[in-house]
Amino acid sequence: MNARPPSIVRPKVMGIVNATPDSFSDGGRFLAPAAALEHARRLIADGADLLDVGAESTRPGAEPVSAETEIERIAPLIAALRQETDIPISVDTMKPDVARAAMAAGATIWNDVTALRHSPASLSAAADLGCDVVLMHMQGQPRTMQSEPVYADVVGEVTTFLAERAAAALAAGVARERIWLDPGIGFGKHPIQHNLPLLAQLGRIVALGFPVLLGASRKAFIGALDGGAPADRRLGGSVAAALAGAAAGVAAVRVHDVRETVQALAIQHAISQAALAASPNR
Ligand code: HH2
Repeated sequence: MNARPPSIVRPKVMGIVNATPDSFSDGGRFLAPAAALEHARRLIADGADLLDVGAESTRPGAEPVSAETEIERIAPLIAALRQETDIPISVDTMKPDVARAAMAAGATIWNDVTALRHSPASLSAAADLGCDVVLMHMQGQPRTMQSEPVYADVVGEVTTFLAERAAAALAAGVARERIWLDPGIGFGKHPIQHNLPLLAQLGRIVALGFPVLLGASRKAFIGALDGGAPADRRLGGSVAAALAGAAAGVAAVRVHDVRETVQALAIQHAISQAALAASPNR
């Protein structure tokens, strides 16, 4: 038992701010701008390193929202947040016009669940904006993606897809250091057959050499593994997934429950440091 224990780097914690009327986990409680702002302040006080603001639900079966509506929902919120905090703000949108409006309001990260495939203008818009971009894997479209996801080798296919999208972003002029990758837990994936291998082999995506964002908070696979627990009863599973992500070397976790996640990651990090200090091979 002389093996050196792994040194676990604490990932950044991205708090989710939903400005949608139909988000699956917040039930639209944060639609009103004042309430969304209040919620964002709470996440910052709880220790969020980043905020992800979204106005179009990607929940399976959710209806699409127009760019105008998205901009109305997120731009004032981002501008208000920018007045009172320096923490990086990301915008969760697939539309270049919305990303542009969000950056003008003070966001610096474009979180795109379509990995810049939604519009032919997406790749060049990301390059022009010069912002960070999160390229996420999704099979199918949000409305129908959970109907029958099929993979021969889910981890291999997701890894190859992300490498290809990173190459496409680079070719379009996005700077290497701006690119993040995300396996897209729950996006066109069977809750257990596809999400679990991805969570178990996150290291293969980390090995591509880009920062990885993991979004597993309150997702369906937790309910599937816990007797059908509803979204608001998935805190333990969400924290467990964040810890697994940290152990695999992800750079950030996207979560609803910031305080609990920050605490769990801090304790995991402290224990890993203590294990290193006690290691005979130090
Ligand atoms: N998950 C959701 C939305 N955006 N973005 C990235 N990069 N990774 C994810 O895993 C991810 C994401 C879905 O979660 P939530 O925001 O809670 O629900 P909704 O889709 O209703 O906004």
